[in-house]
Amino acid sequence: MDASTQKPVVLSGIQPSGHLTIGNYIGALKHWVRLQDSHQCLFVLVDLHAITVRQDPQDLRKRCYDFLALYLACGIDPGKSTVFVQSHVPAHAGLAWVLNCFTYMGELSRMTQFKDKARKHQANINVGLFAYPALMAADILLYQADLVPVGADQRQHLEIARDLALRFNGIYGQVFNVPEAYIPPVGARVMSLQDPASKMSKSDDNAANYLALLDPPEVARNKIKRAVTDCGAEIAYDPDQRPGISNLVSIYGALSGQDFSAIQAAYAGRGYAPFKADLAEMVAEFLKPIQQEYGKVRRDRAYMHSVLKAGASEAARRSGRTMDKVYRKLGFIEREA
Ligand code: ATP
Ligand code: LTN
Repeated sequence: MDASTQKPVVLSGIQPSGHLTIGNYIGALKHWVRLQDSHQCLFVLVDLHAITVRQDPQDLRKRCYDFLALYLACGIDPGKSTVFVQSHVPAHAGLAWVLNCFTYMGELSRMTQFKDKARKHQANINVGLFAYPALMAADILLYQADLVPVGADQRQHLEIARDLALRFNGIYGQVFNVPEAYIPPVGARVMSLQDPASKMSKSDDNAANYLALLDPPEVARNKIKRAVTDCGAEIAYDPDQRPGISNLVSIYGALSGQDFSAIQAAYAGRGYAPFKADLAEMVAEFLKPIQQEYGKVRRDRAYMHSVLKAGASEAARRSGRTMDKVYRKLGFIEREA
């Protein structure tokens, strides 16, 4: 709970890697936008996390602006929420180090994201990639977050953040709030369009697998029309037996707000083609206003800098309080003001 507003605290982050996808929107961003009125929200561009995989510096810098502009275009309002870049607030790296000293090798080796990324980047299985969940726990615990809206793939990382909070509190007394995950009931795991057995991922090398929020509407329409569906012709939601069509039904449901049975009933006996055509249109219409707003914000560098400056200063103020307490509890000598 934030003492000044009496609202529960929300914190979430996205790595500036690849291209923001409709999976990131449906699994996370959409809920960030919704939570802004009822919660005190902090949204972080986690650039320190992004360098666990090698990044080209120019691309990374450009992508951070792209992502920020897209957050704002999707409805994140800097008047309501604190939006900032992780590397602008040194407490993130500071608390991550402390938490590294309370995290066991065994618990990190079980992380599926680490195993996946290690497999994908065999020439660069670095310590940062391994310790990634401790940095994520630092992001969350620094702000005493109550709720962390994320997609289903982040469940394991959230569990570590909770375990670390409980472990630290168990030794030093009440220091950290123990956060809850908010994983949406629909669309928490949007699947790849060409390989519905894997998660849609914004760093996928094959652009046909994801729908990017910046895909031109024509490109998005074609990606939907070419998406893999299963044998059979009925529109159904059955992720185990019919993963391809179920994925499209869940995107349809998340964008339209309709439940699966209503969608199934509307397309009963009509086959895949009309369903895909309607979904393609719905996606194109959804993207248009976001892309228009994105164009405006992305051109206004001064505005983006002002948002990040205010965000970093608010985040530094709040995280500083937690950091002082952590250092005091650990027995570090206090720095003279
Ligand atoms: P990358 O491919 O670069 O590792 P990613 O697409 O997995 O990235 P993240 O930056 O790891 O995206 O995640 C940002 C947020 O979006 C997280 O809350 C994550 O759970 C959510 N998210 C990512 N992919 C999906 C998906 N396919 N469906 C639903 N939510 C998702
Ligand atoms: N690991 C997350 C991104 C992330 C995050 C966070 C999410 C970094 N720090 C704090 C929620 C809260 C991912 O999506 N890969």
